[in-house]
Amino acid sequence: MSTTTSGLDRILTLELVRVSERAAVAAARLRGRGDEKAADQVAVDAMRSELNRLDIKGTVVIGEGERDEAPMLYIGEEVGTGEGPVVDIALDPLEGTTICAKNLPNSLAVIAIAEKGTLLNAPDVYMDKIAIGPGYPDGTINIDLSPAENIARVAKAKGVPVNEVTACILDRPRHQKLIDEVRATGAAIRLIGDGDVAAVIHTTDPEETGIDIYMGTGGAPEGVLAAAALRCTGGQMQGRLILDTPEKVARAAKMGVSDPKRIYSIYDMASGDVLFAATGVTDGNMLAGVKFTKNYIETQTIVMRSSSRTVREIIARHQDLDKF
Ligand code: VTB
Ligand code: MG
Ligand code: MG
Repeated sequence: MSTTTSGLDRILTLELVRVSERAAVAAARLRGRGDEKAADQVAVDAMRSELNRLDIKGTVVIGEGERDEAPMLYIGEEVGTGEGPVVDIALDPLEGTTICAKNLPNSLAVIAIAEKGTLLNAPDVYMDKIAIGPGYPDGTINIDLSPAENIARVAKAKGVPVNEVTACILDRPRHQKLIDEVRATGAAIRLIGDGDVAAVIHTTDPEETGIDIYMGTGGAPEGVLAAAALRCTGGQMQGRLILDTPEKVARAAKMGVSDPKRIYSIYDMASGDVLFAATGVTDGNMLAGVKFTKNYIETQTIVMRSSSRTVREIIARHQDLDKF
């Protein structure tokens, strides 16, 4: 019997868990060591070797960078056994390398698989992003409105006063104006050091995470990964590439971006059936980090699929310790 109901073979959903688990365990061994590069490198190696065992004919479209700067999991790299569905891959083996190196909350190993040609091929530039979780009327947020207006609309749609809304923003000097504007509304801000893929996912479960809306600029590749995740849970997101130099405009054009000011909806960033998995590396608001015990290693992974909107959380105990 075929396991395909629409789009991607659903069996891949569970296969994907192994890939993000493996990367997370590798990175977690280097948590809190102050060495971002080393933690990133082991996560990349681990994710790549596990990914290459999957029966897919995959191409990395959101990865570790261009071929010249990233030796592995670079954009354009072919991954998988080559036997199986033709798919595009977006990944970040360690999203939040600094968080991991400092052993702070919410670093993740992240991967998405999508139908061929359905993910935005985003250049590695900044993207202005705004995102909310499911349950809001369409059009509640709009990247062209002021931060105050967006906060007010979220509060109204949620049925709470503005001072009960919490926005999550990356703690960066470039966000000072945004932070001031949001604070002037009376809303609360959670300032994070890194990790805006996690932050966008956190908007999908405000009761658990305390985050209602994500705002601000972060990596464009992370924007596509976040959009893939939101496609699976419901939620709204818009992004706009920040192409503020002729060099960036040219780089984006080479990747097919003809309108540098275009606003991308969540469907523009991830249009087809998509599967998404994230495993916690450090403890976080939604996912626990990897636990090492004498007899097993425990991981927690969220894995989801857009066509059914099934969201699974998988706690795994790995007892074949020599394999990790
Ligand atoms: C974000 C965040 C990442 O980069 O995209 C951010 O998700 C943006 O870049 O975890 P700056 O650090 O230059 O502000 C990270 O923090 C690191 O990749
Ligand atoms: Mg990375
Ligand atoms: Mg990253």
